[in-house]
Amino acid sequence: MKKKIIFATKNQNKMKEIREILADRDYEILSMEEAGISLDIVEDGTTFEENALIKAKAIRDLVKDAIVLADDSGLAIDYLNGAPGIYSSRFEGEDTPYSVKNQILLDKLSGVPEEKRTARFVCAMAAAFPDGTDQVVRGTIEGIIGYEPAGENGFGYDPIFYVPEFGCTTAQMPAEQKNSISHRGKALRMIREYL
Ligand code: ITT
Repeated sequence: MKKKIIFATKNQNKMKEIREILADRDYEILSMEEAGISLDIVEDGTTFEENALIKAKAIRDLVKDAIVLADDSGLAIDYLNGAPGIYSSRFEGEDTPYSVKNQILLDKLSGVPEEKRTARFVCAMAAAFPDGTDQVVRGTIEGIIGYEPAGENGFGYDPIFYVPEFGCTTAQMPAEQKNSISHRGKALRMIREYL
């Protein structure tokens, strides 16, 4: 029988990447909507790991026979002492378009030289199992904040996240390439070992 996994996210972009990354495994993957679950989860943890576990456990409490996965992720910019970090989706308002959020970050880094523009995407991935146990792992990808947005792929802060080894932003990469090096790809491949 296929293993049933419910992914505790309301972010459709994450859901798309997760399906792509786990496509080579024979899982039945359901979004919260597909599982008929609607719940507003208060993410009041102080770390990515705490928030990922809060989401996974909150949904596990509502289902019986499925593994629940949840991702808490964000962009940490060294020059801004790790901001927006765990507040990445709430930064400058949840409903503010990313074109605006990205421009605000570029403005904050105006005049900052390349060597001080270092940043990383972080993804904590939590699994909550029906027997009450859980696991959490962390994947990261290092990069620098570009000088202007570039690229149409991906989502969120991808247009300003430049990966020097590839000479482009994560928004300029085809999906398979981003998934093969991304924080989310790494975290999912790690958590897969526990499923
Ligand atoms: P759920 O809590 O429902 O999963 P969310 O979007 O609120 O959805 P998070 O709290 O984990 O999720 O916030 C993650 C934010 O970090 C996301 O909204 C983006 O702004 C940013 N982010 C995470 N991964 C990213 C990626 O691969 N590319 C660009 N931005 C990313």
